[in-house]
Amino acid sequence: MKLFDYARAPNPRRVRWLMAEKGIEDIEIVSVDLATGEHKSPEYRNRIGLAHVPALELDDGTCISESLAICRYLESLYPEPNLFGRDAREQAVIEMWTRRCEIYLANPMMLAVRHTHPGLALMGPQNPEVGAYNQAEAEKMMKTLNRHLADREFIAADRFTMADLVSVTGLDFARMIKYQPPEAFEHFNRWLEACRARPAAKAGL
Ligand SMILES: N[C@@H](CCC(=O)N[C@@H](CS)C(=O)NCC(=O)O)C(=O)O
Repeated sequence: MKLFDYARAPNPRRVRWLMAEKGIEDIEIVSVDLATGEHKSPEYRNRIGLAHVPALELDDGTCISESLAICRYLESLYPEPNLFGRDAREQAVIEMWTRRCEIYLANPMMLAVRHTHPGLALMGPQNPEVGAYNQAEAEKMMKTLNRHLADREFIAADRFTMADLVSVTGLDFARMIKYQPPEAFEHFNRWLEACRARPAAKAGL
């Protein structure tokens, strides 16, 4: 298998972090240079179907993009440690939180960076108001998570799961604009530091 990756990008980092949690070392990493537009080349688009990283090419030539689809596929091949849930109830709860965290926290945080960091102007037009709106939206979800985490160690289960991983990769990307979650969110910040301290969290940074 080959993973099409770009070192500083947050969505491929989800896959790299999951691989590190599971000790997966037998996937070839192929760097696709987003800065020079390599992902927009006809060769890459035809191969993957979209000008995005990450993408996983299987040995039979099947190409899977979407970081969460790739992570779920890898979880099927390498089930331990479990990140997506062990039974129907747990899987549904983890998926619910993973989607909430992707849609309301990680994606808005990524857009806040995308629209305000000067180095990302090469990716397309920027609008600081769009950046500020998305940061404010993400902070609404941080407030919700702060309450949720008051009596929990992790977001979706009694262990680290995909919901935590997706959230932290979005927040880590925002370090590019020196973003820090509000100090008042003490439970959220405690959880964030605990996730960042995991050895596997260094993957893809
Ligand atoms: N929903 C997709 C998002 C993929 C995505 O937007 N990747 C970014 C890098 S983090 C990308 O390839 N951007 C290239 C571009 O926008 O031109 C996923 O989760 O994989």
